[in-house]
Amino acid sequence: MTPPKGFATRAIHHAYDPADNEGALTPPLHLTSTFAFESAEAGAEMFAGARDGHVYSRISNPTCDLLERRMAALEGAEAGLALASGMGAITATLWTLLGPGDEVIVDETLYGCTFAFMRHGLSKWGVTITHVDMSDTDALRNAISDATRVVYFETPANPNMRLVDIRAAARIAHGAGASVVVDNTYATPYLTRPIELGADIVVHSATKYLGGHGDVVAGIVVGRAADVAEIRVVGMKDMTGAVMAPFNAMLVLRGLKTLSLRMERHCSSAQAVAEWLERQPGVRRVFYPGLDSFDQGGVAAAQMDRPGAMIAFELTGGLEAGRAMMNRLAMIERAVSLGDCETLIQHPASMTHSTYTPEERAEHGIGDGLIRLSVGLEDVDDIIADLAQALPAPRPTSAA
Ligand code: 4LM
Repeated sequence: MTPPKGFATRAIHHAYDPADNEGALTPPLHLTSTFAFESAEAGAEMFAGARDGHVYSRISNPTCDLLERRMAALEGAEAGLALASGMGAITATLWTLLGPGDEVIVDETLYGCTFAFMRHGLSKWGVTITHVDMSDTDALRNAISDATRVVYFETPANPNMRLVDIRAAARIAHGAGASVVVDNTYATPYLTRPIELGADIVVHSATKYLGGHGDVVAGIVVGRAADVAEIRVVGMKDMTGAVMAPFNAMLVLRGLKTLSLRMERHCSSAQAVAEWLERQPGVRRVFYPGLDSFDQGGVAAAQMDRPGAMIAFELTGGLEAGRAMMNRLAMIERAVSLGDCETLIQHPASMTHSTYTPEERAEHGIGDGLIRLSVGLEDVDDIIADLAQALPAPRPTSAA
């Protein structure tokens, strides 16, 4: 038996042979909305599910299909699905899995639009949303009940870097008959593979590290073939129509080819930046899984191959000092999104997490003074130099 190929090899070669496409090294872009049937009978059989093949690009498309197979191979899942955005992936998945009367238990901390979808979207349709601090496994065990259909979380969570023990959450959820859906956007399959740890479904904003170049908005779902097929037909085709454009699939396929290289550099630079930040007098706290001061180091070591490249920190001067520092930056870009080549900085309370009310942010552990940094691929010395010139100058100590 040939051993399974390594991660980087799968990211470059999986499910594509140039010999099937006139030798083209780069997979063709299938820019087509519809597909011609060889006969009326063949078309009818495809609609009936009795014959394989593409029918219409709101259901499937060969370029998206290659990305779906590649992502499934990288996550260790049976099947994948490409969607228009991370939010498309999340909404299509949860609308498929949940119905009136069901409960979804979600982490305290979620990306702002995911939180808004739960609070103002799903709840309108009779789904009960229960927030639990899932970094505390006992809290999940105590909250789960027969009504719970889905347990949903991000790890690391956007923006405060809390981790969830995926193995423990899956054991508890499965014991109650619930499915586990993990948003793996921050870690990517290069660092964490939730399916191997017991999760049922993984969702991604492929806009971030998977695409990697800040030029595409895209989403991915992976899981068991039967679950993914249902999300394709119900959540994607009929309920949201949130399909990925074939051109965007090409951009994400190109991004995947360098994912392992980029993640290595992102992670080593982030480690250096986090350690440097922690030593600065104007910095109150740094939240990064690679620091000794990170209080969930055990969970990080158990399920993350490396600590990732997202950092959250607070300045001693709080929000005002944070804003002033952001405005002094010369190279680091003030922008939402993450996982790009450029280092990006943003203020969650007034930007990505402004979908929470101030009271909700306080309840959900999203500090108003928190600043989020997505460490990019520039020379790490230049990233640190820009932060150094922007941080508040240390107050002179009076001679005793
Ligand atoms: C941001 N995030 O944080 P689309 N899941 C996670 C995310 O961080 C995001 C999405 C899903 C940010 C966007 C502005 C953990 C997005 C949603 O943006 O729909 O691809 O992903 O800065």
